[in-house]
Amino acid sequence: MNPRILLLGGTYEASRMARLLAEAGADAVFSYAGRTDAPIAQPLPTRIGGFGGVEGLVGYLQANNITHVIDATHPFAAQMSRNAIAACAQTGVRLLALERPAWVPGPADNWREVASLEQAAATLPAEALRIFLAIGRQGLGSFACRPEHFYLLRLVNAPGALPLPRTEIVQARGPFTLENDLALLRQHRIEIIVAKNSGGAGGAPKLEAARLLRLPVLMLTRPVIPARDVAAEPEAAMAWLHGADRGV
Ligand code: 3Y8
Ligand code: NAP
Repeated sequence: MNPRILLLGGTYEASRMARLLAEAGADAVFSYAGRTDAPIAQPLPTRIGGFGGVEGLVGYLQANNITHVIDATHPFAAQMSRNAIAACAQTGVRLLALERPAWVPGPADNWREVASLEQAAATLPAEALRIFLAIGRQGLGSFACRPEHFYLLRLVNAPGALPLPRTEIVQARGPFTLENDLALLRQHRIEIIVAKNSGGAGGAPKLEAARLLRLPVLMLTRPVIPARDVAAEPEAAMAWLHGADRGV
């Protein structure tokens, strides 16, 4: 029986996976949360918006005769990943996570790992700094207790009211380049970067730029997601599907 695939997207690797599935003529649907305006178009039929928790996802899988879910969401999209594990366990649908390895610091890096945004905010020194807060929009409130610092924010869409008084906003979607991120850090005289350990190529240039400029990085470690089958590259996920195709 040909697999009918739900691809949970929102990352660069998900877009690569979508291209491989489309080229293979796979029966697949791409899913965005609807977090941004006009997300990147995909070469697959695309649905946008939440499913309505585990129950909603179970209903979607059954109503659409999904046989395989590939969870290519971001490592910090932990709720979606937990829901996919639960819904696939309930329905018997096969699940594979397409998850890129975490970034690891090299000898020339100056990282301090933090377990939460609150810890990152508490870790900031007393004197006012110029900070590239490269965590997106959803977690900015954690830094409202540190209004003395200047925050450079890179956001996909223009935000509403911000919980931070001293900010400069750069609206950009990524993936980013080293040249761009070096210029950004220099132009705004950045002294420290706060980032999520997202892994992957799309968000990595800011870390390369920090290394070259010898800037410290506060690196947020990933949330823990329960055990599931994982592949690091879209090509391995395609092999998993072909194996599934033969019913192995
Ligand atoms: C909506 C889809 C592709 C996908 C590109 C990757 C790379 C560029 C790096 C910085 C850090 C950040 C943020 C980031 C990156 C890629 C990838 C990645 C980080 C889009 C996208 C969606 C989102 C959601 C958005 C979050 C935000 C996070 C910005 C599309 C562009 C900071 C995460 O305004 C908001 O509410 C934004 C929310 C979740 C984190 C946050 O909490 O605010 N991503 N990002 C997906 C959906 O609706 O399902 O709009 O086209 C996808 C990408 N973002 O195909 O090339 O693969 O990681 N995205 C982080 O990793 O730190 C930017 O500026 O250096
Ligand atoms: P999250 O906190 O794990 O999920 C919150 C809820 O959003 C989920 O329970 C689900 O709603 C819905 N959702 C999330 N991803 C979805 C998808 N791909 N398709 C349909 N519904 C989805 O998710 P998040 O961290 O807000 O991330 C949202 C999207 O942005 C994901 O596609 C993720 O890959 C992408 N992204 C996130 C980050 C990040 O830093 N978090 C970075 C880059 C890209 P229901 O419960 O109603 O089903």
